[in-house]
Amino acid sequence: MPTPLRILLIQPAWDGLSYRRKVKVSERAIHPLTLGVVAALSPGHEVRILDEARETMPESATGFDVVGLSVNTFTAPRAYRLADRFRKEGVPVVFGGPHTALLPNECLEHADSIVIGDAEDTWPRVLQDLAERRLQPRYLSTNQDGALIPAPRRDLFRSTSRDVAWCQMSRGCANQCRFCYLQYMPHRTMRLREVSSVVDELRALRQEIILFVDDNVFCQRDYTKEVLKAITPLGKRWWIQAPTNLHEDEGLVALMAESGCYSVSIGFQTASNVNNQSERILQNRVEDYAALVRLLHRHGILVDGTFIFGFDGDDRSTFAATEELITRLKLDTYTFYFLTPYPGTEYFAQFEREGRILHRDWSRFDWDHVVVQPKQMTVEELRHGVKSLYQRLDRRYFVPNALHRLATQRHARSSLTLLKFLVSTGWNYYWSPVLRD
Ligand code: B12
Repeated sequence: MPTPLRILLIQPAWDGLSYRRKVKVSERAIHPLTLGVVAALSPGHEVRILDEARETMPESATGFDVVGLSVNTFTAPRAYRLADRFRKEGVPVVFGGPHTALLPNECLEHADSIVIGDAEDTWPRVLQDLAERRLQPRYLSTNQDGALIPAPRRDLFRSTSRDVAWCQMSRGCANQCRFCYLQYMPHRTMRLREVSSVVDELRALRQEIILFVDDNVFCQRDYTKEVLKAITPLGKRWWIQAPTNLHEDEGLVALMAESGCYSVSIGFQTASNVNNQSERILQNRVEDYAALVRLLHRHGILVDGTFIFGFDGDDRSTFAATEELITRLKLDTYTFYFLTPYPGTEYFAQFEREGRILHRDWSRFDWDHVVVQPKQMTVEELRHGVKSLYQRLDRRYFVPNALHRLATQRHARSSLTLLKFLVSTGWNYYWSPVLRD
């Protein structure tokens, strides 16, 4: 057994203005699952996890043999600054996370080494090479095996919620939406964890509410059904991201409800089929949405709809059309984003060729800032359109609809927790400096 390495794993803070406000009520519920998984892939080594959103960064990393940073696009500027500081102290820095796949060369200006894609088949090699003092600049994952995904080292999280835990059954999605980061990841296959491993992990959790972070487990319905049957006896309540074509399978929706699903987040993305076509959101058809939401509600499942604004097909009439859709569908909650093409992708390059990229400060690439010039609106019209849509819906629609739903909801206790979470989110959006500036 080689000498154990002292590893510091960091989730850097988001420089974005609104982050702390957004998570203030739900903050304790958010733990760095990603780093927990990387830690679980470091057996025999000494690992410390540091989530900068909740802990102060130490002045120095001396004493550690390596610092691993998980880098998203919107945390990249912060990650670069930290990495530069640690490397000056002579501590090797390794980056992982979506941003390394998107902008590998830029990342390598700040890190000694980068992991592109999954850590399951790369991080053990990084550790081996570090121990043998032959660290390579790039490690490219070719992982296709979900069985390699371990349960996270939750014992290393500083504080966790008593009620809520994050968990993952699978990675990957078969859809091809142009704006999604998954299009640009090295591996496009679904990686499905062993059913028994998911069940064992959930059984060991004291938390009753599970938030599944799967990209789209419903691409593999047989697998999904198998997991849901297996977790039903555990009596958990759970949330997940789900696709718009769930209405094709009422049996699956019934199984979701029986196994404790109280809420789903659905990427409706747009109220326009023109956008669905041009943005390759080919699984979405606006005419299917009413049947889908009715089905989920009939089974006692709350529906959060996410929408993106700023597609080339959007104009000033888009906000009223989305409002009409949300109220007609009777969505329980709604979350809005500004279109954010990721640097390093062909999608971004196309906007760049058209001279429409407004910023190159990656911390703004968080879906909360307008970063591309809209085609049929001004930036201000887009920003104001989203802000006032939130305000109109929050004031006139959200509370009466939520009260009605609570009165008729099956999983009332989880609904209350969810409602608390969402009211705070809505409140924060209303006051959000990003939407106010
Ligand atoms: C859970 C989640 C959240 C949670 C909690 C985030 C958190 N701080 O832990 C909440 C809801 C709060 C959230 C919020 C946001 N999120 Co989020 N989130 C996710 C989600 C669904 C799961 C992340 C996760 O836990 N995955 C499970 C782990 C095990 O897998 P993984 O992260 O992919 O890590 C693997 C590899 O990437 C690699 N790896 C990653 N880091 C490292 C580091 C090292 C050293 C190594 C070796 C390897 C490595 O190894 C891991 C194991 O194989 C992802 C999408 C996804 N499916 O990954 C989006 C995602 C990370 N979020 C994203 C975004 C944009 C946001 C928001 C900005 C959205 C918004 N405007 O509100 C905010 C920002 C908040 C913040 N500061 O983090 C984007 C980031 C894209 C990008 N290019 O940067 C993603 C990819 C979603 C997307 N579809 O675009 N998010």
